[in-house]
Amino acid sequence: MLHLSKLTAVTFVFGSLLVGSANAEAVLRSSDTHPDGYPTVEAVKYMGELIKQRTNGRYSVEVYHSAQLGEEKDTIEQTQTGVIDLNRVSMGPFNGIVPQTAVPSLPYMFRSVEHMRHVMDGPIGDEILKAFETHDLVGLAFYDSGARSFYNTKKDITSMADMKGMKFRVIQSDVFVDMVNALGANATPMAYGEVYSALQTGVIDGAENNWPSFESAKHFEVAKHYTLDQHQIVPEVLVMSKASWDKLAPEDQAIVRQAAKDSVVKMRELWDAQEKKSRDIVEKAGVKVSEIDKQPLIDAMKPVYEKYLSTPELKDLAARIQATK
Ligand code: GTR
Repeated sequence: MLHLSKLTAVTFVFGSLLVGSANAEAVLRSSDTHPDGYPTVEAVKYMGELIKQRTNGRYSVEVYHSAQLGEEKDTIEQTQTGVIDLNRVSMGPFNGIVPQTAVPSLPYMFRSVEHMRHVMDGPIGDEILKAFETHDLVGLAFYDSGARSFYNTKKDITSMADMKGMKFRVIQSDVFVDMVNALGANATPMAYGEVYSALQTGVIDGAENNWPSFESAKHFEVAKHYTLDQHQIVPEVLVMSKASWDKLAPEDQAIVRQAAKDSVVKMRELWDAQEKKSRDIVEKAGVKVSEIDKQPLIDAMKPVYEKYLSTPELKDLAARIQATK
């Protein structure tokens, strides 16, 4: 739903179709699980400023951070039905909805953050954004999310064998579940907002995430062992509800698309700075960072690749990602 402000009560009551008309200001509601100040939240706010300028104030964006509109899985459904206009989510929770998103989410698919940026900024990225359209969503842009690594409350993990039998929370995605199980550990899919207390009460032994999430969600207060296995470089994605998108005039759609692309540059600047800052905060707080030989973990992913690269198209997508410099 596009949320209108500055409309008279009368137009509101009659469900006016003033959206996009010269005098009305329409506020696009955007969801994010992260707290205010997090790079994704700030990047969407920046995109909103660009949209406001470029539409002469006809449209603006309000970011509901800190999961105010719900946990990611629920907000995706609300975005598909048009209750939420914009949503910045990890690609992970989309894995079961848009099969193409499983490919960049596969462990060790990207060689580095640079490699991920090259792929997602090019034609492959556009192709994956387009794939959202058959699922009532419009893919607008990809943001950075660094590399995800495991952390836990119990011990330093320096080899794959150390993970055996441990319980790790993962994003609600089968790719993530299968990854953890293939490592000999046990996966517990769970909403992000429940992880802190699950770590604290021992329902799980650990979880996995990048530095800024590990720090801003305060998981480092209870999980003091972080292993630099960097198993996934999963991009974040910014999507719009197809229902909200269809209410925009074509020139406004172009403005929204361009503003989203322009916000990527800003996001990456904020991201690079935040990664360093967050790592520093957690290390100063006593988190022990362990190195690990990644090769056994990479080898263990073979069945996971086989499962998710299940069609010639998905195999081809993976091959093209790997062939990108
Ligand atoms: C973060 C990501 C969030 C959320 C979270 C999680 O890295 O930015 O959107 O998916 O991970 O683990 O749930």
